[in-house]
Amino acid sequence: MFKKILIANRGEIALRVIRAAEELSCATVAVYAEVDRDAIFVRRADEAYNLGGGPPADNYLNIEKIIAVAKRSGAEAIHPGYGFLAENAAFSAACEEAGIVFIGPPPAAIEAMGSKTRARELMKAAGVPIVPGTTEPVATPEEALAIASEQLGFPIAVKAAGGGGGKGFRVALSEQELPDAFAGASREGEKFFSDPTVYLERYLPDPRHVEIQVLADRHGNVIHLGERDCSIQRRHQKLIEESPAPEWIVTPQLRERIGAIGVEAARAVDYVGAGTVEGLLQGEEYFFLEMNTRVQVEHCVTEMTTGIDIVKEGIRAAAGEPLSYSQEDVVLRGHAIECRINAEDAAKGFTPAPGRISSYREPTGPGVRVDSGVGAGDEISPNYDPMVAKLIVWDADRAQATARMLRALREYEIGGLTTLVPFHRALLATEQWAKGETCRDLLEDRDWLRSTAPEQAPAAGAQSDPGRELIERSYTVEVSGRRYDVRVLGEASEQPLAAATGPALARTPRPRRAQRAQSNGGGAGGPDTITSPLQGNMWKVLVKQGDAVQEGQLLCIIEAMKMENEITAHKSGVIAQLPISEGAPIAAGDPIATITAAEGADGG
Ligand code: MV4
Repeated sequence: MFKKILIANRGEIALRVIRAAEELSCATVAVYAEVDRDAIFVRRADEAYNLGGGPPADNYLNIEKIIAVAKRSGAEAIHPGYGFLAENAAFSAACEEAGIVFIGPPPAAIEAMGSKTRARELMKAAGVPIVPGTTEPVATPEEALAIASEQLGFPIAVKAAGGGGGKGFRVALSEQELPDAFAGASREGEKFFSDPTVYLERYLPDPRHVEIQVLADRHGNVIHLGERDCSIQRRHQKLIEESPAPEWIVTPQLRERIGAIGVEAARAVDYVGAGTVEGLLQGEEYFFLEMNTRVQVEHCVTEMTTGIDIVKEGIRAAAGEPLSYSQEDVVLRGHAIECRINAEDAAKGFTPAPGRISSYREPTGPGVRVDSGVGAGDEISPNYDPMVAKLIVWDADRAQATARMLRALREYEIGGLTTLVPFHRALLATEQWAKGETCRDLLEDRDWLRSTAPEQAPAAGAQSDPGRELIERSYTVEVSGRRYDVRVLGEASEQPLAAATGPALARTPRPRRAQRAQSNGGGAGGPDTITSPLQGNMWKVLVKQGDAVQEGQLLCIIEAMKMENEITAHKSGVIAQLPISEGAPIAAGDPIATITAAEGADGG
């Protein structure tokens, strides 16, 4: 085993790796950006090195600096966590060159899976089922049209070869839509991955996102730890994950079959460490989608149902040790659910809601696990992933795990910040969740420019019960193109998810709430001005100066940390100023739009 490892990451995953290392009696080295100087993971590591300030390129993504620190500190290996350098083949290769072990697969495996066309070709050759479509890039819209109409049919998915996780993914319902879908996917591929190459897949109408956790060592052993169902996503960001999939979706026989597919996929690229084979399940048919060559955010649910520490196994494998488990040792027990607790405002199209945590108390008790890297007084920076924590629960079955999650969500106290806690409470209480329903028609992918301001439920009837101070709120929430009608009983004082939902609710009298980090109340631009909650690049501007807009209407999309962040109007009125342009960088606090009251506009 290694004596010392460096963790090239931040936040909860850095802490998660530190914990695993400690249990393996392995010393830890943290590296951090200036803004993270007081972060928990920095304090918890045995040693910590400041990589300096600036954008991630200057610190968490800076291969040279990180390798220099590894050498100086005497770390024998580097764990990349997820995001940042985790799937960077050049980094894996640079580690190898510097004589440092990369805790993850060899560069060739990262590279093979990084190109989605290459991966499809390899999987096809290995007998792994892929979604019907092309394994070669499709050069022109005309060629795409010919393949779609002659071989695959409509609807058809156009995907960027450099993509993954839904970036550069467009759907064309008909021939007419194909040119736009082709151009959109290609443009996005170029923008995010510097690769305009696209390929085609038959569009599956109602799949579930089911992925297989695999573990591989350097001795040719590959096992799977069952599946995770991650079908609750929004704009390809997973929000809730569970393991196993609902029992009426994945039977033990199906699990065995898709597990073997995961193992085959990993074998085909000589995988080492912890990895995930993502796929689509359409009825009983399973299709390879892509492989994530790293530990994933949602690995925890699998740890809960298998009792296997995935991060420790990954470190052991990198150190050359054989896996601690054979396939027969892997026994799934009970059901685990994970909710991602993001600093986001679900009612405003999941806009980032960065800020400082004023008070903080994590849920505890039987079957509850919280993986977080923050505490009271910490700031959720607009410059990083908005995930505050992951709340994971385990119980004997799905229904009980749901009840336990609802209990844990009620216990969770995060003061001073708008988070997805109310969203999760609302969603997990729906009948749709209980039935395991997900995305029926993925409207979001073709109408991605449309405002996601949810269609309004009848205005919130504030039926307060004076005795218990409870009021019922009803509203609609859209996840992955599927609408959930939600009614919640909550305390009157509670920050309701519905408080900022669009126009209909705006008409009902409600306490005025500060536009957290979005409008600079009283600042230079005045309360009419909405400001950027984060730093990034202006990706799409959907309104013009002079346009009349409704509260909640989509104004623009800011790309930051490879995520599309939708900025919606904080009130109804007319766009008086719009000092933004597509492609331009934008900083947190920069004005986006000034909206002034207009006659006839719904002023709320
Ligand atoms: C698809 C698809 C339908 N047909 N591919 C890609 C990235 C991942 N976030 C989901 N992706 C999808 N790829 C084909 N050929 C539908 C999705 C999809 C999805 C699938 C299952 C559950 C939820 C989903 C939400 C959005 C998109």
